[in-house]
Amino acid sequence: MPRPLRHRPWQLPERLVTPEPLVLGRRALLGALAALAGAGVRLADAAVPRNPRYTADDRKLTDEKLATTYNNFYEFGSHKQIAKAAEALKTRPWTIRIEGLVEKETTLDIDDLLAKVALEERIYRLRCVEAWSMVVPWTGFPLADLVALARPLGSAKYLVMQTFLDARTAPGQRAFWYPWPYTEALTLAEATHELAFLVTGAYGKPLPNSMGAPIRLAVPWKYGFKSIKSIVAFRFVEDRPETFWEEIAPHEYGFWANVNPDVPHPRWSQKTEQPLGESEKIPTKIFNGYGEWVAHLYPDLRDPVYFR
Ligand SMILES: Nc1nc2c(c(=O)[nH]1)N[C@H]1C(S)=C(S)[C@@H](COP(=O)(O)O)O[C@H]1N2
Ligand SMILES: [Mo]
Repeated sequence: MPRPLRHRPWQLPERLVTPEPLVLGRRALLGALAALAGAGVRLADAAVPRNPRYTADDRKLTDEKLATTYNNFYEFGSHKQIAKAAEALKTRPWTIRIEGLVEKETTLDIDDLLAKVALEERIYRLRCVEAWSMVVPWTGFPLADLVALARPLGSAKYLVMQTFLDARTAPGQRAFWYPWPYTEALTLAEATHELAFLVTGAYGKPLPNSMGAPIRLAVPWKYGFKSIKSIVAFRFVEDRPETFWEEIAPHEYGFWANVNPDVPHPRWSQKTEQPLGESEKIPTKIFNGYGEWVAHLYPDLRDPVYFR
């Protein structure tokens, strides 16, 4: 199978890039392209192939308007209507730190990172622990590619990801009783599993701020809170870290958080879920339907610890 096309600014249709490249440096050009993308202009999207390996199975795509305006993003408020407030977040320039147990700690501009990876589109299901779900076509690249670029040391066992911290832009971060910044973590085996996906777009467009622009995680076999938004740092560590929700309510939100209809949350039965925009609830599947892909990552499937 051919490798997906690479997302490279110099592969844009000529009419989009001339004559500016003659007068702009590469950095400025990337900035200009990012600004266009921010304005909703579809740039290299046409060159992003859909990977047919990842489909919705029997489910319909969630309506775009609904998926992009019904969100959990506590940085902008502890309710679902944060899309307008999230527009205040400046997503360019955006620097990403790669740190901890790696050959060389480094910082990376997001556009330089995107020039190093091949973007593709995947349809994934997302199941929130609050028992609603959606089906979204994400654009992005495997988290495993970032791990490979980072070159972790043999001692690294976990990957911790961190959201931006800026209480002036994100009013939710003024709520001092939350342990900001938001963090999440995976084992390295999970982080390098082919399903773990770093997302930079949705519905063929740049990722809207409400969904975690400019870069968020999608780990579709786990409850939605593991899919951290607006990431600024990837830290490789040896010991299992405590993460944002685990620190707030360890009995409600564990480290593993694999979807399981038979392990109820203290406040929500997990038996069924409400697909956004649909009238009927549907049964929830173990590992959100991805069991054949990921069950081998967990040594004892009868141990409820993996499902909280
Ligand atoms: N930084 C950050 N990431 C986050 C959250 C959050 O509040 N802050 N909410 C999580 C939860 S609970 C869910 S269900 C998903 C929701 O993603 P969506 O708004 O794109 O549907 O984002 C997750 N990632
Ligand atoms: Mo969630």
